[in-house]
Amino acid sequence: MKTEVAIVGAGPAGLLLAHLLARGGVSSVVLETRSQDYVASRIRAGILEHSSVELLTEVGLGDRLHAEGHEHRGVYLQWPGERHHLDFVDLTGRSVWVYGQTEVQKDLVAAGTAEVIYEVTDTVLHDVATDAPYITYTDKSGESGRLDAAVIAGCDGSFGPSRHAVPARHYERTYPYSWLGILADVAPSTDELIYASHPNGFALHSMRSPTVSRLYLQVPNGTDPGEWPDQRVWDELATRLGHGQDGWKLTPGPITDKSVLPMRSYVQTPMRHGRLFLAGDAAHIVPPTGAKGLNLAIADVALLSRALTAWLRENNSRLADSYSDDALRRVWRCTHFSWWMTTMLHASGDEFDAQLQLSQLRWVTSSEAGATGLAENYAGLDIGF
Ligand code: RFL
Ligand code: PHB
Repeated sequence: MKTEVAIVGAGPAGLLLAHLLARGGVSSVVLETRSQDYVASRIRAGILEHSSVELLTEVGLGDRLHAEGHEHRGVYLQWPGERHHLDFVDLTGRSVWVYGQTEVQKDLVAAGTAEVIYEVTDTVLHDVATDAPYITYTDKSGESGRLDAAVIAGCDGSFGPSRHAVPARHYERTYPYSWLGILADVAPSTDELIYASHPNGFALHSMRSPTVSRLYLQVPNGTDPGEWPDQRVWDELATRLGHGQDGWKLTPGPITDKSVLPMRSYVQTPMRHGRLFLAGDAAHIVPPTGAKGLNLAIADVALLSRALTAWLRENNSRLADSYSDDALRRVWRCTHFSWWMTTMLHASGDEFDAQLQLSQLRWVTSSEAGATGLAENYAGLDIGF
């Protein structure tokens, strides 16, 4: 088989890249190890920043987002005894949208613009530093396949083979805590997200819809979700989120999913080797506290699709040559913001850290300059920043 761009991975980065390339008249084929159902039902990110919404809307993927997603003006930041609302629209003119990654994924599949081969195994990238790269794989019936392309886009997340095909250096930070993620069939107890710092650990009240809540608790690394029966989850959320504080109440409900997410920052540089370009989690991981993972994947493929379209359609390689540097500017900004939000809000067990965190929280909730800095980063910078 032959195509212009061979894409590894049908997550949001891979499917959106295929969609954007198709709009520019560039052909692509996507190879994905998992089944279509599995990919579409993974519970992951929930917040789209301003420029992600703009881009999805511009390219014809915004109908359901605008009908079923929820626009939020800002978030609440709190610590014991205090809750403050940061209004991003007042501060920066930009809002964010609650719309799950699963929904973005469904919209991309429904658009039908990507040609995807699901359930492939043994994906191996070959000759990526030459003008004739190709991928070999085994399809679901056990037949060997070969896909030749002008360019390979590695959109295969943090466990895929692409990042290992780039002789590069990486920067990494692990954190001494994880998140227990909870999905519950209960109306959210808040109109906008609550990020809570508490001596017991961080908690986040997010949501997926008017009837589904998404909640997170900071837990030690290596935690088994079995250690957290439902009653313990709700009791701890009530404590950390301040049930009873100023009359606010957390309403519990049936929990439908519980899973533990480790927290990591990881940046691979450069994001290109020869004719292999990395995008999304294949190149970088951020801890979820800044809600940046999905948005960075979208920003990467916005840049990459322009670069590849100019290269393959107009023989102009300028944007392809600057892709890695251009993408990494935003990647490092979001890496810093995600690290900063994480270290400001999680309990480290160190009393000096706790005092610095409190001072920082007071500053971002009382100074317009502090609040604007958080708002600008959270609601998101322009694509191409
Ligand atoms: P994805 O979504 O991981 O997609 C990569 C795709 O590549 C496939 N793949 C392969 N395909 C072919 N051959 C191979 N050898 C392959 N190896 C892997 C995989 O099956 C998969 O379909 O990466 P992408 O597209 O870059 O998108 C990035 C986002 O998914 C990611 O940044 C966010 O979801 C991160 N993230 C979260 N971000 C948030 O902002 N808030 C969250 O609550 C949140 N929860 C999460 C998350 C990431 C998670 N992962 C990756 C472990 C929860 C989890 C569990
Ligand atoms: C989510 O809704 O899953 C979510 C929201 C905000 C975050 C992380 C996750 O910072």
